[in-house]
Amino acid sequence: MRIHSYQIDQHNSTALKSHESSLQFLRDQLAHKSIDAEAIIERLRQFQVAIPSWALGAGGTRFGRFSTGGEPGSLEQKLEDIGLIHALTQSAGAISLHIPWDIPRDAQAIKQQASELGIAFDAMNSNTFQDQKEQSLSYKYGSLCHVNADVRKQAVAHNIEVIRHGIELGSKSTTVWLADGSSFPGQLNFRTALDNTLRSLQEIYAHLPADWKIFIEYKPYEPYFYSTVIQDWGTSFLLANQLGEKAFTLVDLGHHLPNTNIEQIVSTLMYQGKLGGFHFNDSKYGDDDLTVGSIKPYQLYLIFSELVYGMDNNTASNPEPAWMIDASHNLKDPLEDLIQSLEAIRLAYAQALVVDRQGLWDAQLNHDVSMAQEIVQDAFRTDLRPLLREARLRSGAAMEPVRAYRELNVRQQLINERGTVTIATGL
Ligand code: PSV
Ligand code: MN
Repeated sequence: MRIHSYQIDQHNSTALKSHESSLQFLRDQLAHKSIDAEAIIERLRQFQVAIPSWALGAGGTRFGRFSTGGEPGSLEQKLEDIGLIHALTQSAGAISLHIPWDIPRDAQAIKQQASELGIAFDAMNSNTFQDQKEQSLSYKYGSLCHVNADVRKQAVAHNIEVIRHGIELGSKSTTVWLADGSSFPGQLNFRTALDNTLRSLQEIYAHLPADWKIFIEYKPYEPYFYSTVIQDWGTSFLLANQLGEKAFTLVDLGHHLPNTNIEQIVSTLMYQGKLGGFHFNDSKYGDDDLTVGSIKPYQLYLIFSELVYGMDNNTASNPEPAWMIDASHNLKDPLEDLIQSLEAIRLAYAQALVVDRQGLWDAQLNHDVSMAQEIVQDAFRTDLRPLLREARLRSGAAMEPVRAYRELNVRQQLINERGTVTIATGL
């Protein structure tokens, strides 16, 4: 299925009048605060977030999985789905591939399809947390950290293979997330496990092309419950520093213990030029992989405020992070869920862009705690959605993408084309 621009135009024409008046109202509000709405609209238009190849089908829990119907059964169909999201939002212009779930059979053909849809190849992802059929040694007791050198070698070789696939597609980065850890005290020698991991990563790093980056993702627990080798940002940061200037930490919002101050972690990593990648999702308790902004939108905004501060106070060695949605869709239509996530990300970004930075700095210098709070909350409480709509309108996207998705009957058409029992690869 393809969405055509005349269908988008038709959708937009119905909402245009009320949009124009709400945009004008907001423009005036912002002008009163000396904020240039145009500059924000432009930054929103540029902001693209990668969609992971494993998030286009129904996810599941360890208790069950309920199919959505019309799920993509191949990499080509996954690209088609991202093409639909991108046509509706013009903000999902990249895909992040997980290997071996999505090995391209014909890299050139996949590249061609992606470029026709306006989709770039973002970070690659390796998988040494599952055993594959043809694999000789098991990752049951770890991969890059394993006590057996042959298992480590196999896991290193897989990561090098992932980089090779990425080179073919034009990607420029790879993400390493390890399940490696233990479920019981005494199971693992912490120091040896970390040392083995560092040495394995060094071997992978040696195969990284000059213009590539490697992102090291941390997670405090799950799938194992007592320890994780790369448990927190500090451990990831340590490894990234040991590896070199092409290595960075990746923050996944779901990979923190409850109430962790993630915005402060972001600030510290950006200060050191070591925030390389970012995975968006939302959660109530653990790595719940829920729709971005569905549970803690204020926290998302506070995080974005630090991201924007970090990007605007950038140095050459502190690049803009690679953005990706890393969520799982158990109840909602995955495509609707992803569109909602994109909307929440862009809204938080817009809110962070209207923070009165000078006023905040003055309040901080004067220890004016109440005024600092007023300024921070004012940006969050201003309804900036007309800016998002305007950015979409100018980019040729739908002003109300979820509504357009329903008007165009996308899911039913996908079911008609692909059937009800297809299953997408992934978790
Ligand atoms: C692990 O929880 C994670 O966040 C990593 O990014 C994986 O690659 C992804 O989810 C998919 O399993
Ligand atoms: Mn992740």
